[in-house]
Amino acid sequence: MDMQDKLERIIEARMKLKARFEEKIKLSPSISDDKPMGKGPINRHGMPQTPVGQTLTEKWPVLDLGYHPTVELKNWRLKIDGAVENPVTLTWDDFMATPQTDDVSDFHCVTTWSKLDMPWRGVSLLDLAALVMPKSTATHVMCYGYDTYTTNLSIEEALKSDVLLVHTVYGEPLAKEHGGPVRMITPQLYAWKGSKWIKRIEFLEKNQKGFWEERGYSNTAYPWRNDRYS
Ligand SMILES: Nc1nc2c(c(=O)[nH]1)N[C@H]1C(S)=C(S)[C@@H](COP(=O)(O)O)O[C@H]1N2
Ligand SMILES: [Mo]
Repeated sequence: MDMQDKLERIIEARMKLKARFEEKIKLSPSISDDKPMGKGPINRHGMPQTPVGQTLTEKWPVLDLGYHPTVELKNWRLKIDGAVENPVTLTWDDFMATPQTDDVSDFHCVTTWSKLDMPWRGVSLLDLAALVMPKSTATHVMCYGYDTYTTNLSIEEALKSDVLLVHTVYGEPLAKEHGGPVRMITPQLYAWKGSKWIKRIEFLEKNQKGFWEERGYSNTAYPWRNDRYS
């Protein structure tokens, strides 16, 4: 398939997905809440800049399970499977040949720090979903990291346009301690929903808990509802 065909296919699939999830996305808290909890100016997705209970930081702390896997680009794979029409396994070159997205977004850690205005580059999960086409029965995704981490999110959160699989931040390759070569980011949810060292995204037909969710963290993780633990 040539690049033009590929792009057209992605656009068509994206439009279909957008239509399918538009209503659900509109009902999601960061769009539908009339009294979101937080302070400061209204941010790019219409919420107070600093969610309730968060403190702004300039530094970027490292938070994970303590094991930083080394994944060489030649061995790197991203598998996208489960309840989808066309499961794929992407190599690094395939991933970099997928349309790239630049976005600036905020990072909210459940341990109460937030870091604003981070400039990212990567591939949107929406574009990857357009490639595999989730079945109409898909409701959630489970993300898997090379360090054995897992985390789940609903499909309407996962397909928001600022959910990216990023390889670059501040114009530099994403450092290993922050999940390089590629991690996911979820700017409208607490950051534990974004797997560092991501290796697999599985579309699910029913919700399943990930690593922290099994241990009492929230399934939904909405920063402007102070939705930290379940
Ligand atoms: N693979 C993996 N992803 C992960 C984690 C982890 O332990 N393993 N920790 C999560 C948590 S709790 C947070 S707050 C962010 C931290 O990202 P950072 O270390 O780049 O700040 O990554 C999330 N993603
Ligand atoms: Mo976290």
